[in-house]
Amino acid sequence: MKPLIVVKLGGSVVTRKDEPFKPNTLVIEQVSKQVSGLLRDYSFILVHGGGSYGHVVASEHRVDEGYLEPNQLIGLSRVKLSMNELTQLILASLASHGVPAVPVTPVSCLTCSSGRIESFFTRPLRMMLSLGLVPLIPGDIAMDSSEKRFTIVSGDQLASFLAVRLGAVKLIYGTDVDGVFTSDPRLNPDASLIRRLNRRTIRGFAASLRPGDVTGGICKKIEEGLYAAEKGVRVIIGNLTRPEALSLMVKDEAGFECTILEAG
Ligand code: IP8
Repeated sequence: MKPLIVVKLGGSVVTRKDEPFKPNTLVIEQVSKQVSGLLRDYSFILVHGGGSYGHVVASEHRVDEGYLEPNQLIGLSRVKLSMNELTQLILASLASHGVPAVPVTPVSCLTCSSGRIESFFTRPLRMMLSLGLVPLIPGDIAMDSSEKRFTIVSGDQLASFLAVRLGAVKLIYGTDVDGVFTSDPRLNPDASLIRRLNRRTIRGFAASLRPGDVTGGICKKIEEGLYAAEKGVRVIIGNLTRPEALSLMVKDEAGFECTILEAG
Protein backbone atom coordinates (compact mmCIF):
# COMPACT_ATOMS: atom_id res chain seq x y z
CA MET A 1 0.00 0.00 0.00
CA LYS A 2 1.10 3.57 -0.62
CA PRO A 3 2.39 5.56 2.38
CA LEU A 4 -0.49 7.04 4.33
CA ILE A 5 -0.62 10.77 5.03
CA VAL A 6 -3.23 12.16 7.41
CA VAL A 7 -4.04 15.81 6.79
CA LYS A 8 -6.08 17.95 9.11
CA LEU A 9 -7.61 20.80 7.15
CA GLY A 10 -8.03 23.33 9.93
CA GLY A 11 -11.17 25.42 10.22
CA SER A 12 -9.03 28.47 9.46
CA VAL A 13 -8.02 26.82 6.18
CA VAL A 14 -11.38 25.66 4.83
CA THR A 15 -13.52 28.52 6.18
CA ARG A 16 -13.22 32.22 6.79
CA LYS A 17 -13.32 32.30 10.54
CA ASP A 18 -14.33 35.98 10.72
CA GLU A 19 -17.60 35.39 8.81
CA PRO A 20 -20.22 32.80 9.85
CA PHE A 21 -20.80 29.99 7.36
CA LYS A 22 -18.29 31.23 4.83
CA PRO A 23 -16.12 28.63 3.08
CA ASN A 24 -12.64 29.48 1.88
CA THR A 25 -13.35 28.24 -1.62
CA LEU A 26 -10.03 29.29 -3.07
CA VAL A 27 -8.00 27.34 -0.52
CA ILE A 28 -10.32 24.32 -0.68
CA GLU A 29 -9.71 24.26 -4.44
CA GLN A 30 -5.93 24.60 -4.01
CA VAL A 31 -5.87 21.70 -1.57
CA SER A 32 -8.08 19.48 -3.76
CA LYS A 33 -5.83 20.07 -6.74
CA GLN A 34 -2.72 19.16 -4.76
CA VAL A 35 -4.28 16.01 -3.29
CA SER A 36 -5.23 14.99 -6.81
CA GLY A 37 -1.61 15.34 -7.95
CA LEU A 38 -0.23 13.45 -4.94
CA LEU A 39 -2.56 10.45 -5.11
CA ARG A 40 -0.30 8.55 -7.49
CA ASP A 41 2.31 8.14 -4.73
CA TYR A 42 0.41 8.51 -1.45
CA SER A 43 -2.83 7.56 0.19
CA PHE A 44 -4.69 10.12 2.24
CA ILE A 45 -7.11 10.56 5.08
CA LEU A 46 -8.45 14.11 5.09
CA VAL A 47 -9.91 15.41 8.33
CA HIS A 48 -11.51 18.82 8.45
CA GLY A 49 -12.34 21.24 11.23
CA GLY A 50 -15.43 23.28 11.94
CA GLY A 51 -14.22 26.86 11.56
CA SER A 52 -17.07 29.31 11.07
CA TYR A 53 -19.52 26.41 10.58
CA GLY A 54 -19.51 23.89 13.46
CA HIS A 55 -17.86 25.95 16.19
CA VAL A 56 -20.38 28.77 16.10
CA VAL A 57 -23.32 26.36 16.42
CA ALA A 58 -21.58 24.11 18.97
CA SER A 59 -20.82 26.98 21.33
CA GLU A 60 -24.36 28.41 20.94
CA HIS A 61 -25.70 25.11 22.32
CA ARG A 62 -22.77 24.40 24.70
CA VAL A 63 -22.36 21.01 23.05
CA ASP A 64 -18.75 20.65 24.19
CA GLU A 65 -19.93 20.75 27.82
CA GLY A 66 -22.00 17.61 27.40
CA TYR A 67 -25.61 17.08 28.43
CA LEU A 68 -26.98 19.95 30.53
CA GLU A 69 -30.61 20.17 29.44
CA PRO A 70 -32.96 18.70 26.77
CA ASN A 71 -32.93 21.79 24.52
CA GLN A 72 -29.33 20.99 23.64
CA LEU A 73 -30.43 17.98 21.61
CA ILE A 74 -31.63 20.10 18.73
CA GLY A 75 -28.21 21.73 18.96
CA LEU A 76 -26.60 18.38 18.12
CA SER A 77 -28.76 18.29 15.01
CA ARG A 78 -27.74 21.80 14.07
CA VAL A 79 -24.04 21.06 14.52
CA LYS A 80 -24.46 18.09 12.17
CA LEU A 81 -26.34 20.20 9.65
CA SER A 82 -23.67 22.87 9.60
CA MET A 83 -20.77 20.41 9.41
CA ASN A 84 -22.50 18.36 6.69
CA GLU A 85 -22.76 21.50 4.62
CA LEU A 86 -19.03 22.15 4.91
CA THR A 87 -18.12 18.49 4.27
CA GLN A 88 -20.31 18.60 1.15
CA LEU A 89 -18.47 21.64 -0.23
CA ILE A 90 -15.07 20.03 0.32
CA LEU A 91 -16.28 16.74 -1.13
CA ALA A 92 -17.58 18.47 -4.26
CA SER A 93 -14.28 20.26 -4.75
CA LEU A 94 -12.27 17.04 -4.29
CA ALA A 95 -14.53 15.16 -6.73
CA SER A 96 -14.21 17.92 -9.32
CA HIS A 97 -10.44 17.33 -9.23
CA GLY A 98 -10.90 13.57 -9.62
CA VAL A 99 -10.18 12.71 -5.96
CA PRO A 100 -12.33 9.70 -4.96
CA ALA A 101 -13.22 11.00 -1.50
CA VAL A 102 -15.89 9.39 0.68
CA PRO A 103 -17.30 11.19 3.72
CA VAL A 104 -17.09 9.25 6.97
CA THR A 105 -19.11 10.52 9.89
CA PRO A 106 -17.39 9.91 13.26
CA VAL A 107 -20.59 9.95 15.37
CA SER A 108 -21.59 6.69 13.66
CA CYS A 109 -18.36 4.76 14.14
CA LEU A 110 -16.76 5.88 17.40
CA THR A 111 -17.52 6.58 21.04
CA CYS A 112 -15.72 8.82 23.52
CA SER A 113 -15.22 8.80 27.26
CA SER A 114 -14.87 12.26 28.85
CA GLY A 115 -14.19 13.69 25.41
CA ARG A 116 -11.46 11.21 24.45
CA ILE A 117 -11.95 8.53 21.79
CA GLU A 118 -12.45 5.19 23.57
CA SER A 119 -13.46 2.98 20.62
CA PHE A 120 -13.33 3.51 16.87
CA PHE A 121 -14.50 0.98 14.29
CA THR A 122 -11.76 1.62 11.73
CA ARG A 123 -12.25 -1.42 9.47
CA PRO A 124 -14.27 0.52 6.86
CA LEU A 125 -11.47 3.11 6.72
CA ARG A 126 -8.82 0.44 6.17
CA MET A 127 -10.92 -1.09 3.39
CA MET A 128 -11.46 2.30 1.76
CA LEU A 129 -7.73 3.02 1.83
CA SER A 130 -6.80 -0.32 0.34
CA LEU A 131 -9.24 0.37 -2.49
CA GLY A 132 -7.70 3.78 -3.18
CA LEU A 133 -10.52 5.86 -1.71
CA VAL A 134 -9.86 9.00 0.33
CA PRO A 135 -11.85 9.15 3.57
CA LEU A 136 -13.02 12.69 4.34
CA ILE A 137 -13.76 13.06 8.05
CA PRO A 138 -15.17 16.10 9.84
CA GLY A 139 -14.71 17.03 13.48
CA ASP A 140 -18.05 15.88 14.85
CA ILE A 141 -20.41 15.38 17.74
CA ALA A 142 -19.87 12.02 19.46
CA MET A 143 -21.66 9.92 22.05
CA ASP A 144 -19.77 9.87 25.33
CA SER A 145 -19.93 7.02 27.86
CA SER A 146 -19.13 9.30 30.81
CA GLU A 147 -21.78 11.44 32.49
CA LYS A 148 -21.25 13.98 29.69
CA ARG A 149 -23.30 11.66 27.41
CA PHE A 150 -22.18 13.57 24.32
CA THR A 151 -19.21 15.64 23.33
CA ILE A 152 -17.41 17.24 20.42
CA VAL A 153 -14.59 15.20 18.96
CA SER A 154 -12.16 17.60 17.32
CA GLY A 155 -10.57 17.04 13.97
CA ASP A 156 -7.22 17.37 15.75
CA GLN A 157 -7.95 14.41 17.99
CA LEU A 158 -9.37 12.36 15.11
CA ALA A 159 -6.33 13.07 12.95
CA SER A 160 -3.73 12.05 15.54
CA PHE A 161 -5.73 9.00 16.65
CA LEU A 162 -6.08 7.76 13.07
CA ALA A 163 -2.49 8.58 12.12
CA VAL A 164 -1.28 6.34 14.95
CA ARG A 165 -3.90 3.61 14.62
CA LEU A 166 -3.57 3.30 10.84
CA GLY A 167 0.22 3.68 10.70
CA ALA A 168 0.50 6.98 8.83
CA VAL A 169 4.01 8.12 7.90
CA LYS A 170 3.07 11.76 8.29
CA LEU A 171 0.45 13.86 10.02
CA ILE A 172 0.00 17.40 8.74
CA TYR A 173 -1.94 19.97 10.71
CA GLY A 174 -2.88 22.66 8.20
CA THR A 175 -3.56 26.13 9.59
CA ASP A 176 -3.54 29.70 8.24
CA VAL A 177 -0.24 30.61 9.89
CA ASP A 178 3.20 29.10 9.29
CA GLY A 179 3.24 26.99 12.44
CA VAL A 180 3.60 27.59 16.17
CA PHE A 181 4.93 31.01 17.12
CA THR A 182 6.50 32.33 20.32
CA SER A 183 3.32 34.46 20.67
CA ASP A 184 0.31 35.26 18.46
CA PRO A 185 1.82 36.50 15.15
CA ARG A 186 -1.38 38.42 14.34
CA LEU A 187 -1.02 40.50 17.49
CA ASN A 188 2.73 40.62 17.95
CA PRO A 189 4.99 41.52 15.00
CA ASP A 190 8.02 40.23 16.95
CA ALA A 191 6.59 36.71 17.24
CA SER A 192 8.94 34.18 15.74
CA LEU A 193 8.28 30.75 14.31
CA ILE A 194 9.28 27.79 16.48
CA ARG A 195 10.72 25.29 14.02
CA ARG A 196 10.99 22.30 16.31
CA LEU A 197 8.86 21.66 19.35
CA ASN A 198 8.76 18.90 21.94
CA ARG A 199 7.38 18.53 25.46
CA ARG A 200 10.52 19.99 26.97
CA THR A 201 10.83 23.08 24.74
CA ILE A 202 7.10 23.86 24.85
CA ARG A 203 7.28 24.72 28.57
CA GLY A 204 8.92 28.04 27.73
CA PHE A 205 6.04 29.09 25.46
CA ALA A 206 3.02 27.57 27.18
CA ALA A 207 1.87 30.87 28.74
CA SER A 208 1.83 32.78 25.44
CA LEU A 209 -0.17 30.14 23.50
CA ARG A 210 -3.85 30.96 23.73
CA PRO A 211 -6.44 28.16 24.05
CA GLY A 212 -8.74 29.34 21.19
CA ASP A 213 -12.10 27.83 20.12
CA VAL A 214 -14.45 25.24 21.70
CA THR A 215 -12.02 22.40 21.08
CA GLY A 216 -8.94 24.21 22.32
CA GLY A 217 -7.13 25.76 19.32
CA ILE A 218 -3.35 25.59 19.06
CA CYS A 219 -2.69 24.14 22.55
CA LYS A 220 -4.85 21.09 21.89
CA LYS A 221 -3.38 20.73 18.42
CA ILE A 222 0.13 20.58 19.87
CA GLU A 223 -0.97 18.10 22.50
CA GLU A 224 -2.63 15.83 19.92
CA GLY A 225 0.32 16.19 17.59
CA LEU A 226 2.88 15.31 20.27
CA TYR A 227 0.95 12.14 21.03
CA ALA A 228 1.36 11.02 17.41
CA ALA A 229 5.00 12.19 17.25
CA GLU A 230 5.80 10.11 20.32
CA LYS A 231 4.33 7.09 18.54
CA GLY A 232 6.70 7.57 15.61
CA VAL A 233 4.60 9.64 13.19
CA ARG A 234 6.27 12.66 11.55
CA VAL A 235 4.08 15.59 12.60
CA ILE A 236 4.06 19.01 10.94
CA ILE A 237 2.05 22.14 11.63
CA GLY A 238 2.11 24.43 8.60
CA ASN A 239 0.30 27.03 6.54
CA LEU A 240 -2.03 25.33 4.07
CA THR A 241 -3.25 28.62 2.66
CA ARG A 242 0.10 29.01 0.88
CA PRO A 243 0.05 27.75 -2.71
CA GLU A 244 1.71 24.32 -3.06
CA ALA A 245 2.11 24.04 0.72
CA LEU A 246 0.54 20.60 0.90
CA SER A 247 2.77 19.16 -1.82
CA LEU A 248 5.86 20.61 -0.15
CA MET A 249 4.90 19.33 3.29
CA VAL A 250 4.05 15.87 1.95
CA LYS A 251 7.16 15.42 -0.19
CA ASP A 252 9.85 17.22 1.77
CA GLU A 253 9.24 19.86 4.37
CA ALA A 254 12.93 20.92 4.57
CA GLY A 255 13.12 24.54 3.52
CA PHE A 256 9.39 25.07 4.07
CA GLU A 257 8.46 27.42 6.90
CA CYS A 258 6.64 25.20 9.41
CA THR A 259 6.83 23.65 12.87
CA ILE A 260 7.85 20.04 13.35
CA LEU A 261 6.62 18.32 16.51
CA GLU A 262 9.08 15.86 17.96
CA ALA A 263 9.19 13.18 20.61
CA GLY A 264 11.41 13.95 23.57
O1 IP8 B 1 -12.55 22.36 14.30
C1 IP8 B 1 -14.74 20.51 15.73
O2 IP8 B 1 -13.60 20.18 14.99
P1 IP8 B 1 -12.29 21.09 15.03
C2 IP8 B 1 -15.96 20.46 14.84
O3 IP8 B 1 -11.25 20.26 14.42
C3 IP8 B 1 -17.21 20.84 15.50
O4 IP8 B 1 -11.99 21.38 16.49
C4 IP8 B 1 -18.35 19.96 15.29
C5 IP8 B 1 -17.38 21.91 16.21
